[in-house]
Amino acid sequence: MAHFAKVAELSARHPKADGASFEYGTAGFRTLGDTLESTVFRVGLLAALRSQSKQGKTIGVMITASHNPECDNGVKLVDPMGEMLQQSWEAHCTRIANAASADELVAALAAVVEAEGIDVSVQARVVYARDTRPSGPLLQAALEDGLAALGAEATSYGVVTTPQLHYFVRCLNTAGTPAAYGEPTEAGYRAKYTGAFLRLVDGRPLPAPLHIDAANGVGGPEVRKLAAAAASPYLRIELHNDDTQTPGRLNKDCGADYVKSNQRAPAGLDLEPGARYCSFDGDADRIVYYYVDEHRSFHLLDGDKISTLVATYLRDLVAAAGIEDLQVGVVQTAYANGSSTSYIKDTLRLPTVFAKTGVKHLHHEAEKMPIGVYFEANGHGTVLFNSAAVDKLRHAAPQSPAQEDAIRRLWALRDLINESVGDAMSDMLLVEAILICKGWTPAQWDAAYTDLPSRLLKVVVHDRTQFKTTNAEQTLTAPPRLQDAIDTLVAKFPRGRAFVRPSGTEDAVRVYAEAATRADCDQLAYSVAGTVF
Ligand code: 16G
Ligand code: ZN
Repeated sequence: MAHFAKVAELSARHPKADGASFEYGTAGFRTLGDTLESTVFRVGLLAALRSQSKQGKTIGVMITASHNPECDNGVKLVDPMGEMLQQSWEAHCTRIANAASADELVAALAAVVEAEGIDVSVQARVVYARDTRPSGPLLQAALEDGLAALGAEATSYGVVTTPQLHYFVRCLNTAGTPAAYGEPTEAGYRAKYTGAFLRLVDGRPLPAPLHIDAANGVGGPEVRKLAAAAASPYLRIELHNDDTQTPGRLNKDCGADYVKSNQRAPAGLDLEPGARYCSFDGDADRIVYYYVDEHRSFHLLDGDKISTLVATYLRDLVAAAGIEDLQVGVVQTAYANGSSTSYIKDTLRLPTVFAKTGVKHLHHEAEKMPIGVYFEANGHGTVLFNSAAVDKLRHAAPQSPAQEDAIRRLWALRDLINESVGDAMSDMLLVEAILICKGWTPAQWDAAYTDLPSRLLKVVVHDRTQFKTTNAEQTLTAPPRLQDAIDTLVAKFPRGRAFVRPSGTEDAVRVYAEAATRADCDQLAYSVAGTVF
């Protein structure tokens, strides 16, 4: 195919190592940064084809390995509304990344064109960005070659957070339509979110400063610029772990994943009672909050706590606005603490559903709800308003100043939320706005329910593909009889719950357990892990 004439030539600059194999998984391609060059080149080709398959809409490419070690890197595609790549294309990505020669690569590209009925005369448009990893510039150059090979119109956003790139993609594809999302620039991003934040908090008592652990990643400089753009005493930040220059520091003993996994403060922060803390991950699409009480005991406010805070606030605002039949629902994964699920069902009386791990699964479930709040326990999440909900807001007829105020606040909340993907900065502003409006300390927020003790273990197995699950990954269907063994163990512990699932990002299986006491929880976790070997 003439369209692929330059592919072989440019591909020769980014050869694939013999025998290397790649898989487009939950988080795109992710592995050691210095083994990814051929893959990122090919993602450039794929992004161009994806854009052509969408009649020239802009597709995003983000080069990042998020919370993983600095030596790792990764790459993923962003679809036109700023959402994760449509799942049916993941197999195309994997096949193209694994083509062994230039001839095979061209044949694989032609097969995608054929399968998807792509008109290759359409002008492809792609925007891209990367995080602060040292392998980023080289991979970016490989991406640019891939885009050039197919003549894509390509624009770099430089070093930005993953959710910022998702935002730009959505803005570019909705410009001039009724769904216009904002200015596709960094300044536009900051103006949109800080503007909505300030509309919500205006006139409330000022909060104490917020301490932010930026994981020594791109979130550091970006949140500093966000606070400067807000230029308001409502957003006073103290930045920690914001060194993006010294090699080896990214995500090292800090960041949202470290804090959530270890249930302790990151390096470099000495927690003081009464202060409020949060951690971003390396590409700033996750956030967790925490604080210490007067005995200096550590308390984590994870994705479940954020989700219940936000769902409660939205539910109360909808009621105060007097809007009927506008249901707020919550999407969780199996990792959600059992106490949070009971709290949502029994106290908040809101519908809750479980989705498989990975943002795309939660996002799709949330899209089915009028107002869908979704968070993974690890701190990745956002809120979606579907078109029926937006219509209801638009046609709401307030009967009192209080109802009018509630409707105004619902609009401001919608503007404050990055609907394309979970976003540490937008989620931070959301949490801050709610805490300011309620006049709450982290301890008051935390008081809604008490987490059950939980334990997450990683078990390296011979072949993780033997582990198959159903029921949003809560039940194993293979290997045979393993689920029965787990059920027998779980039944021994009050409020016990456990599940085993294959990781989507590592060659291992994960074991999660919770129970009424720490001792029971640990015993359950280790005995379930024992059945997996
Ligand atoms: C990826 C997912 C994250 C999920 C994690 C689970 C996205 C953008 N990221 O990092 O949401 O929690 O995978 O990893 O979807 P695991 O399958 O190895 O447990
Ligand atoms: Zn991340």
